[in-house]
Amino acid sequence: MSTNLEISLVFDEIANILELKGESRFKIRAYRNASRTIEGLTQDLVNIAKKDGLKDLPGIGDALAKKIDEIIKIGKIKYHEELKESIPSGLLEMLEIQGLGPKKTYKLHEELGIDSIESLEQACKNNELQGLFRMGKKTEENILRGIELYRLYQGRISLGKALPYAEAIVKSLKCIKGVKKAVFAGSLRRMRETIGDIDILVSSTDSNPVMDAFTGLDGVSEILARGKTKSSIIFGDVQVDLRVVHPESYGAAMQYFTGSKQHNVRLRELAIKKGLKINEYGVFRKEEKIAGKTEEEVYKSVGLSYIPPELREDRGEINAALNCELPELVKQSDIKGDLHIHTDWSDGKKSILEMAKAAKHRGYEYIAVTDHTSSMGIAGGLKKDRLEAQIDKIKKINKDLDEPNFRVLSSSEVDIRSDNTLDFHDEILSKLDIVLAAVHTKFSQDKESMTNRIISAIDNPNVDIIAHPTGRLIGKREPYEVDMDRVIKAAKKTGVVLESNANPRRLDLNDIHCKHAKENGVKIAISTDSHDSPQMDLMSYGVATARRGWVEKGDVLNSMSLYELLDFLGIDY
Ligand code: DGT
Ligand code: CA
Ligand code: CA
Repeated sequence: MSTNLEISLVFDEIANILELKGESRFKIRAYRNASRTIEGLTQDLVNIAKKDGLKDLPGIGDALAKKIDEIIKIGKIKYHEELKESIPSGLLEMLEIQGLGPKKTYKLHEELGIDSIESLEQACKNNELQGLFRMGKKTEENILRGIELYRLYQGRISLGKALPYAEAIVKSLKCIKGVKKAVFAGSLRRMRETIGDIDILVSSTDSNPVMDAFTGLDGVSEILARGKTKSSIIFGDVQVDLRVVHPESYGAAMQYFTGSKQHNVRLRELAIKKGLKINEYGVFRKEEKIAGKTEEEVYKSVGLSYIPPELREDRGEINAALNCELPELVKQSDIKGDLHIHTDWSDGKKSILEMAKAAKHRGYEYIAVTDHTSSMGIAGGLKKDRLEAQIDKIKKINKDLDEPNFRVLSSSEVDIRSDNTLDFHDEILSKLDIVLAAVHTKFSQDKESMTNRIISAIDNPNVDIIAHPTGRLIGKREPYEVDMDRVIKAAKKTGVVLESNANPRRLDLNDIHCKHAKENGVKIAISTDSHDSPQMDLMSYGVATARRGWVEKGDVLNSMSLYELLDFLGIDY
């Protein structure tokens, strides 16, 4: 049996291969859409199939429904297997390199016989790409940089990929007889932006059935080790370690395996000073075990209040806990709205009304519609006339919705051009409820120019938020050169808010910058940058990153209620 996520990844890979082979756009889109639909489902596809409901799903016709049935029944799709055989496997890996789309990749394969990252690297070094389809020295340099970055992150996967894997595994292990608790620990529980391996902890008095189930999971490609208390597998393309512990030691094991290593070292030092010993089995005074059942107990036994996992990075949390100065971290339930939302007016998938309803359904009090502006060449980027029409449309939607406690705010994700000007004049910006500004082009400017470029937007009185301030794509594109110290100071001066983009591909601001902003009294907007309604769920990644940055409710712009926010923005109601 396959999970929704596994099936959605297979469809996505089919789309990638079709694209590599230059097949019809419509066919590619059909698989890509099916992959997204499946990924966004709240029900198990297996259950939907049982009730004969596949064909009722948007974008799933007869042919795709048949393929879903096939993978549910036999764990794979023949068409997918054939497609994979029809191209060198290295081509799919090449797609992971920033700046290499499927078209370019396939052409490189056809023209130069490149079939792997290694042969691509060699060809770039030998300047073989120059002259081919308008590629030059710069392209080669960019590809080489992309390869370097890819290798840097290789072996670590993104939080957004690891978390659904871990949740699926934990869910299966919880069903096993005798299992009291199953949770994930390690860097994943601390919600680090990339994950080396997934660590799972199970509390049970009988480890054998747990190990059987774990090593027998669907999706296991290799069993690295199997023991009585400890096993390791490769699941998909990531290593998963499992520990089974006795319920009496569960808290101590959770504490130990959550890490980080440095945090544990500090904790152990503190324990030693108090004449105690901490390990994964408990806290001991001489031979006597004085704590271990719960994590709270473990921290309490060394004189500390409970430290949330996101803080356990040895960044001052132990001292803060000793002095009762731990922050009260922002929570998902504090979030009252989403201030970065795209619609079908530019490159989003859904209408303004559909996004508004999805937000209301989540219990939000507001969204800001922040479609792109025209200069970046993004599909449907709005020109002045269209933005004015959108402002009117939003007024009408608010009127029709007639909800005193929900509001669609008119906004725009205005491009900050490389000449330090914005894509819209102040005259129209001043008509918007809230303005986001962001860099989308010319990432290669030097630090001084880029910093000035962003500060010029911060200094514009119409700008409220700087979106994804460092421009990075984790594992794909490094942040542009920018002096965040200066940006934060400028934001403080004019009261501009910095976004912490919640999309797990971005997480921008990152945890450290969030902390820095908070310490300097700069507010943060945690926003999803959603291009479709299910993406609004990504908010939890942004909240986690802000928590890692010690951010509290009061530091977060979109923890304000609707009327607090309207006051903050100076909007009449
Ligand atoms: P990762 O997997 O690289 O993203 O990072 P972690 O933090 O998940 O590290 P991992 O998987 O090697 O180990 C999981 C936790 O186990 C780690 O956070 C703390 C604990 N741990 C592992 N090795 C040691 C050690 O040598 N000393 C101490 N005190 N704790 C350790
Ligand atoms: Ca780990
Ligand atoms: Ca591990």
